[in-house]
Amino acid sequence: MAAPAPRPNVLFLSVDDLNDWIGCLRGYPGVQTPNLDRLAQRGVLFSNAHCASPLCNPSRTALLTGLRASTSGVYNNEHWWRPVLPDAVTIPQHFKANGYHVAGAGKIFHHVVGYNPPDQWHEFQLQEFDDNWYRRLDYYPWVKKVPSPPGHPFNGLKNFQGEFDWGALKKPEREYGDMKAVNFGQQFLKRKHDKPFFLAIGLFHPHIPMFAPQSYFDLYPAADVRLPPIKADDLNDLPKAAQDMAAFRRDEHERIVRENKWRDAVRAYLASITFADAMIGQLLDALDASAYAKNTTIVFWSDNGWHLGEKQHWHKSTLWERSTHVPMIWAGAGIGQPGVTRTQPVNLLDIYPTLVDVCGLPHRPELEGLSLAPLLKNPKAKRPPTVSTYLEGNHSVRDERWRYTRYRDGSEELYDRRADPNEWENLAGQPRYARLKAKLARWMPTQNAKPAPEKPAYDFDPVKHTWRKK
Ligand SMILES: [Ca+2]
Repeated sequence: MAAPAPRPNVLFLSVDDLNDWIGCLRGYPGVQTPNLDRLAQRGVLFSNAHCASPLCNPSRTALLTGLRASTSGVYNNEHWWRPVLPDAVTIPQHFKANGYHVAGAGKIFHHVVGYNPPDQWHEFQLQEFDDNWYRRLDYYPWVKKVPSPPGHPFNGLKNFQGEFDWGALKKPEREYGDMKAVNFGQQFLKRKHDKPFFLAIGLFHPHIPMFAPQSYFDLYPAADVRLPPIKADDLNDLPKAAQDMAAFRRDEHERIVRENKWRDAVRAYLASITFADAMIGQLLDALDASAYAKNTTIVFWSDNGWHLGEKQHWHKSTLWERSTHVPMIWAGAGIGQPGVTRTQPVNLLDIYPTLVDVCGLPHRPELEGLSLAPLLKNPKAKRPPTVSTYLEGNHSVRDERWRYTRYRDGSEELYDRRADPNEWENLAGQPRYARLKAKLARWMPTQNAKPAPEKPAYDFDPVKHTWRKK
């Protein structure tokens, strides 16, 4: 009998709030992401990938536990997932239980204290921030408080929402917080490992504050920056539930427009994306130069997308393409047919079962995603529609052509993305689409868990990482 094939290492790479503005996804023509494009070339790009939920904590909790928000009740950033799902076995825990050395740095779980229990990892380097002058110590107790650098806020908007700042910091590139996570990864890859490893490096860029070295801003001359396409009466055909989602933090959009900062903010997002791409490039170079270049599987993802004024909205937290569409790239050991883009709808929930298949770990029956292994093997494999959920009872279904959204109150949206890539014309009210809507609705979860208890329901010990229900 042949010896079993050695299990591949995993490089699990993430960024935060990156929508489809990368070169190979063509979300913004002219964006410079040479390293992600190179990764897509040598691996498999999923061009129709969506988050399980369009916000940091529900997206990451779903991805890392394999459970939908509608199953766990973890719908927003105020739910500590651990006391809600005490028996969940996360991706790092499953690797840990199956002979892997499990290490991480940066933002993998949501970045506030209590979301990243230390028992997830053999070794972990906590996230470092570029903006800790206004970070709350009760949220980030490991952060050393430093005074505001002169010139803050850099976007020139006095009394604007705290972390929503952007600009070039006067410090060397190597001193940016995300670079510390990159350095951890580089050092880890230089070490000799006796066991297969799972290495997670989570970058915070291009999440706000959109800070990057000046050289990245210089790549995007202000005069060349284009605003996203907008339709003046875009919101008129939306149900109230959708209008409410679009209106969240509307004042920030209004202020950005009023003070003529829109182009400036788009430029900062572009600079932050290219900085993130450069850091990813450094990690890929470190892997290529290491002893693990040939036996490591790479998966790259972003937790959710990002609006830049589309539907008069900034941030995420909506069920349109801008918030749900994310980059997902697989490459390296065990990944089939490189260079062929997969256009079938897939979900960040699919990452966990795919890693199980690629690395030969024991299957976990509770996982709600679908392994991508058949699609990796055969670029033409059929795939069912996929679902993104935001808050209780609101689901959006995506197949290769359509987006169908149904809110908790029964109101709906339907978009033909082939004809209407900006999702400007809501077709849900037209009787001729009744059968299509019914067909797509069949993929919506039937379980809609009540929202889990939020932080005030617990006494949390940040040293022991224990929770006691009040
Ligand atoms: Ca995010």
